Amino acid sequence: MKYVVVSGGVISGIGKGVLASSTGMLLKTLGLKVTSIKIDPYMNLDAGTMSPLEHGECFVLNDGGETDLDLGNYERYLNVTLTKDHNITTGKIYSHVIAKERKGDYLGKTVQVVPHLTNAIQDWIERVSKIPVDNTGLEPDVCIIELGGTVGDIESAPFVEALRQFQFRVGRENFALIHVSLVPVIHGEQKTKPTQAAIKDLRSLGLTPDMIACRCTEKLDQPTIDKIAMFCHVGPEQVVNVHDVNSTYHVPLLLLEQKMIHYLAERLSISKIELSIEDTQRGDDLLQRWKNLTSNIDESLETVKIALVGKYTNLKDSYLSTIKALEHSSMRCKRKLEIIWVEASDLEPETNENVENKAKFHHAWNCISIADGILVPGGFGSRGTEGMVLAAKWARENNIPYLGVCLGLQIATIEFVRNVLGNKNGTSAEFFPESNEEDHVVVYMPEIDKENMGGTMRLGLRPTIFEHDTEWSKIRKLYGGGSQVEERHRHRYEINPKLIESLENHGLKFVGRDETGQRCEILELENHPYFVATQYHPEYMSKVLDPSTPFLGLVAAASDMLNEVIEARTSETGKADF
Ligand SMILES: *[C@@H]1O[C@H](CO)[C@@H](O)[C@H](O)[C@H]1NC(C)=O
Ligand SMILES: *[C@@H]1O[C@H](CO)[C@@H](O)[C@H](O)[C@H]1NC(C)=O
Ligand SMILES: *[C@@H]1O[C@H](CO)[C@@H](O)[C@H](O)[C@H]1NC(C)=O
Ligand SMILES: *[C@@H]1O[C@H](CO)[C@@H](O)[C@H](O)[C@H]1NC(C)=O
Ligand SMILES: CC(=O)N[C@H]1CO[C@H](CO)[C@@H](O)[C@@H]1O
Repeated sequence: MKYVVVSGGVISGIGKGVLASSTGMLLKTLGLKVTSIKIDPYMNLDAGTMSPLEHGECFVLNDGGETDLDLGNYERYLNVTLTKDHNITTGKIYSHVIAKERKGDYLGKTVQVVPHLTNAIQDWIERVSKIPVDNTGLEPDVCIIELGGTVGDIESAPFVEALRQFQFRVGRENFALIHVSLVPVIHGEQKTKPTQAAIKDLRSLGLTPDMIACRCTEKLDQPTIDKIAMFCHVGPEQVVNVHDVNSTYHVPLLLLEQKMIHYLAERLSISKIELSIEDTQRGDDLLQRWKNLTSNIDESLETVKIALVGKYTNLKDSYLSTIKALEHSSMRCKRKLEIIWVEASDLEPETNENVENKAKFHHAWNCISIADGILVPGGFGSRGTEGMVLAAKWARENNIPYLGVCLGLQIATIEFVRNVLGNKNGTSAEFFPESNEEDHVVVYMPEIDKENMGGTMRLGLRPTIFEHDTEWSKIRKLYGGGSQVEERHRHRYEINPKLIESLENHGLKFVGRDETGQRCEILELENHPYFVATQYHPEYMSKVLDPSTPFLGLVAAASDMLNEVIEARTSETGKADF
């Protein structure tokens, strides 16, 4: 097993994750099987209970693990399926060590950060890196380890020490380190001092950089590269230039141009790993597909406008997977994506007539009216839901493509109950628990515990079965016409099963259900260009080269090419086109 550690210096948030996943992607193009581990130096045990306001999105894995959004990044770039063990936080490692101490595993010795905690970290990395992550079911060849935060922080110290020891445990030819640094441009001059200082810090902790990836707004000049090489005691070929490019999907090609992967392959003696012809071919094919994709981006001229009607719209990180799924889909459709952020509560007619509210109201409705497609993503709580209901009504009545995800499905159903079935009091037990029970369109799932927050949701990968008379369904055709699909869930509420019959009689069809046949998983409106909603979260499974199906459907319908995509997806030969 080869380990590539990606650490960061100077400041955080300069794209370490993108660099790490791009490096992994490039190693895959050599035909290798690549996995990844994310280390987060914070105390939280899981991301499920962390506020999206502070932390960005909570990402859900197949096994139901709720993790940091970076694992999503690896799944999307590397086309792998990770488990909840692929995330290591300080809290998890400590509780693991404490549990061992309680069991008496340390034989009453004094338990210390070094060696007990650092050993636990190393054991964990070794164990988790061997978990198969793709459909071959084989142990991966390379593991990318992203160390969160910046080297030198108090928080990351035990991890840095563990990695220092780890390079000796696994041997030099199996361990490489990429340090991501920042080169600011001040008065037109590229400054290398921060990088020099960051490398000095790194070396003082016993780690040696094999590559220094320099983030910069512009291309590094040769003298800058030479200077960094000289002062940081590396060769110029070890200094990689990662300047701003017009999309993060261009980063792998930028690294490829600089022969970064050749250096890494040599350093890690990759040539000693035996690869079959199929492996190499798969790698070449992957590279070609990636190149095609980036040229799709550069050639996209027409724009597709998607209105995202949500709640934290000023905190866009909390919708990261949703945005990525839209990006993947637009790249496939060769459209330039324009996301129009609509704060749902602004769509609600204000009782209070102040000028600022009026302006927001008009602005929000203007956004809705120019959108080619409307998306209501998942979310919790009741604020803004009336606005979302109005947006769903607009989409239904004006034949605008609509995708509802989780809460978006419940919203679409409430709207339908109110305006088609005629029960104006229809609502959700989540928004108004004290309301009349007959009016509950959305109810609490009986098997879930109401008292305890966190870890009590319907979580992870579950099958959805298509109903037998749904051959007409656009979403089913988009999925390839099979009889079932598997997607990831994260919810506590569901559509009231008592309403199924009257909803279906009026044209809102429950085309996909869970194994019991009771719980609604996918609904679709007949006689509408594209009105689809899913109880699950399809965005979590979207991959750069394999966009999520419901999202692809939305973008295709909004770009007037739904029929073309459906044709490609249901035919054997055309599948690769979309
Ligand atoms: C991604 O992996 C899945 C199985 O794990 C495979 O079926 C699919 O073809 C892969 N996609 C790409 C673009 O390689
Ligand atoms: C990439 O695009 C070229 C030209 O458009 C096409 O011939 C080729 O089949 C594509 N390759 C892959 C792997 O999709
Ligand atoms: C993106 O960058 C490439 C060169 O790296 C350029 O050819 C292309 O026109 C750019 N695309 C856009 C949309 O700016
Ligand atoms: C809605 O609720 C109000 C007040 O609770 C009630 O008067 C009215 O009859 C209800 N309407 C329907 C259609 O149930
Ligand atoms: C390695 C590790 O700490 N894995 C943890 C990831 O998060 C889940 C909870 O979401 C824990 O159960 C795992 O132990």
